[in-house]
Formats: sequence, C-alpha cells, structure tokens
Amino acid sequence: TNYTIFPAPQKINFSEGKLSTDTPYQLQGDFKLKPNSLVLLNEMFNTKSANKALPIIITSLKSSDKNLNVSGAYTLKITPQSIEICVSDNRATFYALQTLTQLKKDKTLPLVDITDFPDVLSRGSVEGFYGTPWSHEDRISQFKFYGALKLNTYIYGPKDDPYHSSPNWRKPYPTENAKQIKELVQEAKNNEIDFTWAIHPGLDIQWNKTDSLAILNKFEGMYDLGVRSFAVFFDDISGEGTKAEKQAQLLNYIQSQFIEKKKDVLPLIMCPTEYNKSWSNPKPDTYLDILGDKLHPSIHVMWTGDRVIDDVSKDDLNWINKRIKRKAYIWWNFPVSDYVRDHLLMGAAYGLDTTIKTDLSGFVSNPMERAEASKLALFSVALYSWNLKNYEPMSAWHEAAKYVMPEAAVAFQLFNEHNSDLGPNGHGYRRVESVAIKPTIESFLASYKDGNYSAELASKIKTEFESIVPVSEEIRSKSKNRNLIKEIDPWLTQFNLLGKVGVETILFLGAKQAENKALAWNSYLKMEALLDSIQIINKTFNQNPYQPGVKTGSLVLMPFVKTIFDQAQNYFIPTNGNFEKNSTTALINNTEKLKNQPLQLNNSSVAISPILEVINLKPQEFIGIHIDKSLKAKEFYFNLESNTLLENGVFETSTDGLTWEALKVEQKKGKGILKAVAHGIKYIRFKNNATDVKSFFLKEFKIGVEAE
Ligand code: LTM
Repeated sequence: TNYTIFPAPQKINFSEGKLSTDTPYQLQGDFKLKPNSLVLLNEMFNTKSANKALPIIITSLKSSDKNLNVSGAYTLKITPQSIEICVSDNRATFYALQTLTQLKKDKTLPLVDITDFPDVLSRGSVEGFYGTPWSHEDRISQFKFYGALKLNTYIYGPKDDPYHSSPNWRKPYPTENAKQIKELVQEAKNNEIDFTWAIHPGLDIQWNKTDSLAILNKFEGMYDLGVRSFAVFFDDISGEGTKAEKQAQLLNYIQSQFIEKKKDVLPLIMCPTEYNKSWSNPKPDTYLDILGDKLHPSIHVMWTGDRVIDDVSKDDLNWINKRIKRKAYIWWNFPVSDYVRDHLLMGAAYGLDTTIKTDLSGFVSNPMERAEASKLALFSVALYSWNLKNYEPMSAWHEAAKYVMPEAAVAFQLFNEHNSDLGPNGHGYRRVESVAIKPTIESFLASYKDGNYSAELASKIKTEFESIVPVSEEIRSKSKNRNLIKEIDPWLTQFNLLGKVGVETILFLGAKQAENKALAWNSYLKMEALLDSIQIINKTFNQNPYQPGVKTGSLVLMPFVKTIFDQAQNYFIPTNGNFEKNSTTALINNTEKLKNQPLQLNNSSVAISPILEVINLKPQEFIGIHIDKSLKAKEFYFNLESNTLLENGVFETSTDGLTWEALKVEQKKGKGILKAVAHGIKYIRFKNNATDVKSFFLKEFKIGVEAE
C-alpha cells in the first residue's frame, strides 16, 4: 500500500511489517499529554479490546539538532512492539498523532521511522479580506482543517468587522461576538493553533495617550477572552496614521506595556502601510528603514511581496529583510478574491520559492470570503510552509481536490481547472487556466481563421465540454460539504451551462462545415438561449457592488464559445460590425499604478471598478473615463472618499481629450452626483493640482450613459 502524509514529513523510512491498532494502548515516558492529544489516541486504538496493550512511549525531545528544537517538531518510530514518540511540546505530540492517524489503514500501522519538523515557524491564514467576514461555523471548520494539516496560525483581521477596524476598534465586542471569539480561541487551542487577534486603527487614530490606552484596553479585553497573540495592521490607510515613527512608537509601547508584562503572549505582529515594494519609498532612511531601526527586534513585520498580489521570491525577501532588519512575515494575497469578486480562485498555489526557508518568519495566506472553497489553496499552503523543498504545486493541487472533496474529486478537479484565473484586474495578477485544453483550442481557432476546419481538434474540444456538463450535478449530489456547495453554487450552475453551450458550439461548427444550414441554425438558436441563461445567472447571483456576477471558464473556454458565436451571428445575420468591439471607451490615466484597473460597462453606465486600497495621486496625475462617440454622458456619480478632495484637486471634462474644463460639483467628503452632464462631453477625470500627493479611496467613479 502507498502511504501519503500531508504535509510530507522531512525524513521518513518504511520497514517491512505492520502493527495492529486493534488493541488498547498503554502510555509510558515522561511527557504528559493534553486532552486534544488523548482524543486522537483514543480514536486511533481500540481501548475496549481485550488484546495486550501496546506501549506508546512519549518522551521530551533532547536533541542538538536545531531543526528539532522548534514547536511542533517530533520523531516517531513504529516498531513491531511499540510506538516511540519524542516531542518538543504538546503541539508536537498532537502532530505526531496526526501523522499516525494518516498512516492508519485497515486497523494497522506500517513500521516506520520519521523525523519531522516545520520549515516555517508560523503557518496558516490571515482572515484579512474585504467583504463578508467568515461565519463562526466557517472558522471552527477551518481550525479542524488546520490542525489535521499542521497549520498553526490564524490571524483574525476581517476588514469589514467594525470592531477590528474603524469605527469601533476602540470599543469592546458586544456580548454575543465576545462569546464566539472565546469559543474560537478554545477551538484554536484544541487544534494547536495560535489565534492572533489584529486591530486596524490607522484610519482615524490620534497619536496621543488616549488612543494608545484605547489599544491596550482593547487588547486587555481580548486577553480576557483567551487571546494570547496580537497584531496591529496599518495597511490601506492614508494621512496621520501612516507615519513610521509614530507607528514604531506605539508598537514599542504595546511591546513594553503589554506583551512583556503578560509573559504568556506571543511576539507582536505588525502590517506596515508600505507592505509591498511597489508602494514603498525606495529612498534610504524612509518608512521601512525607520521601522527596521526603531521597532523592537522581536516584533514581526508583514510583507506581501514586490506588489500587493505577488509571487514570493528569494530576491524580494533579500530586499525587504535588509530594510526591516528582520525576517519578513509573509502575507500572501492568494486566494483572496475581494478585488475580483465575480471569480472563484480555485487554481494551483504556484509562484512560491522553495529555497527561502531561512529568510522568512511566517507564512500566512489571505483567503477568499468563501471559507470552504479557500481550503483548496490552504491545503497547498500547509504542504509548502511545512516542507518547502518537497513542495510541488501541481501535485499538491491535485491532492487538495481529493482531500477537500473525496466524494467527487475528479469532478471537483475539472471544475477547479476551469475556475482558476481572475480575469483582468487592477493588480494585474493572473493565473493559468484550462491548461490541458488551451493548446487544442488555440490551434483550432488559428486554423479555423484561415478557413480550415479540423475535425480532430473539434472532437477533442467537444469531449472536454461534454465532460464538463455532468460535473455540477456530480458535485452537488455527492459532496458532503454542504457549505462548500452553497458557496460555489452559482458557479456550478454557470459551469453546467458553459459545458452545454460548448457542446452546442461544436455541433454548430460541424453543421456549418457540412453546409447543413437548418441544423446550424438550430444549434445557433440553442447557443443563443444558453448564453442568455449564462447572462441571467450573471445578473442575478452574487450581486455585490464591486464586481457583481458569476464568471467561469473566463480565460479560455468562454472566449472560445463567444468567438464562434459572434461569427455565427455574422453568418446568419450579417451586421455592420460589432459595436462593443470597436468601442473606444477606456480608462484614462497617467499613472503606472492604475493602468490595469478595469472598467465596468453595461447598457446604462460606464464605471471604474472600485479600488479597495488607498490611491495616492502625485501632482498632475489623474484618473478618469473616456466614453465612445456612440455614447452620451448623462449623469456623473463619484465617491472618492476624502475630506480634502477638492483642495487643489479638480474634476475636469473634455469633448476631445485635449482641452479640459473644470467641473463644478457639489460634494461632501468626496462624494456627490452631477445630475446633468453638458452636451458633447466624452471625458471626465479627477486631477491632482496640488504640489503634494493626494490620497483617497476610489469607491465610485461612474458615468450614466445612453446611446447618442
Ligand atoms: O494586503 C493587504 C496587506 N491588505 C489588503 C487586504 O485587506 C486585501 O484583502 C488585499 C487584496 O485585495 N489587498 C490589500 O491591500
């Protein structure tokens, strides 16, 4: 039999032979087990059996090996007579027993010798996204999942919890929330997870004694609920809160007045304002160097990489570690989807350097608002962060599908393969998708464009679409994880429709090739009806105000169907070209940072897709929209949340993009509506006319339009 352990142990040697678990066990050795470890043992052995008890000898690890002197490190030896476990702490015992649990098959254990330890000290997730925070049930389910996969860290910091961030970070949690947090801390403990509670005070913090005390007070309250690990986040803020000296002063104050006094809490973690290279001041002795110099050396500093959303490499870490004078604590923004909410991020976790184990102090992933679906990526995070050298993203991804949905793993894998990419987005972060079928589709389309029809390629594509059709039903009927189904349900519906429209597309192509116009027409009508259904799902479900809708197969499969459908339309109903395709509607801006930001277009409006992070416009920089000549601008809606937006900042309009006129608008805190836009206006922008940087949140920038 093949034994696979997730995450892969550092060293493992099997010998011939097996040991029965159909016996009671007898504990020996000097290490005293906690209840969570005892539960695992009692589940594994038959405590009621009359067989001779098996000695399980658990002792404290005494080793000169540095790797084994860390929390969670263990050795495990299964011999024909006994099980010998040496551990560094109870977490290690719990992990050794998790390994045993995975080794158990048909009431037997293989004979084996394992030496195991984590490469990265803190491994897990940071619930740090915008959007609906995870539910209590979601979090409990995550913790069980983490425990089994040896993830030991969960950082609580959902942006939309008003008691984590503004306006209520100074206030204690209401009773019901407090009770739940207490329960969570306990469940985390049961699974050997450090529950870290983070505060996000920077949107309105005052650098005075009152606010410093407010943080201590809040932490004290969280300590009373059982929390023993704390973090302070300064991401996505502007103004006063961003000052490095002040941040360092506050953190050092928390360090001396709270962390050191408590004695039983873990090192403080902070997320800086300049949390990625592209946003950081490259000049020496600026923000990051100040943190590096001033922050107490035991405070961890988080880092997302070269960009907000990025792969992680040795070079990035060399750069940041020098500046912060410590090992960065990686905040990996994958599979978070709060900036592409119409997509599911079910792709493989690739882009992680496997040679950086000594360069980082922690690795946590920021997941999707959809907790169960996020487990797919978190499985890989567990494998990676425990044993970097052994990590292989593609096999981890396949194993993850089996682990998360064992009842319908093949169907789930196919679903994931076509739900990986994010679509165009402001961060410019993309993932491969539909990798197996992509070359076939590309060759087909290339030869088709030249007037050739390859029956062989068409049949391969058809097979792929045919295999997609039953996937949703398979997943819905077989998976026991009802919460997961609920989370991805609209995408399952969409995926089924995509399969059907794909099959019909190939039938259309075949009928057209055979010059059977009646059959081709029939298929065309079916394609049209299916595409209409897809559009209805897209307009009905997941209607969040950011990226509403439900997109699936958006990188390869859907564009293929659309390409053929457009041609079919031309074939039956020739028109003078396609309006949308020739449209010149576009984002206008002169800043490198915003150039990828997508527009949201529909029949009645053109909008800049809202941006979650702070925008910092330098002097003379602008951002706006140009609408096509076929469109007439009617109204203008904006919300560039800021108290000082129009102090040397100006909205401007233009008919030709060359001469600009200031637009007089009524606004309150950067928010307003212009009910009637002057005739002929094709451009609207916001420009910074000040001599310094202008910061704001772009929550809305939308032109109401109608056909000219
Ligand atoms: O990444 C960080 C440090 N902060 C925020 C997150 O809250 C957010 O989830 C991600 C992804 O949109 N981007 C951020 O800037």
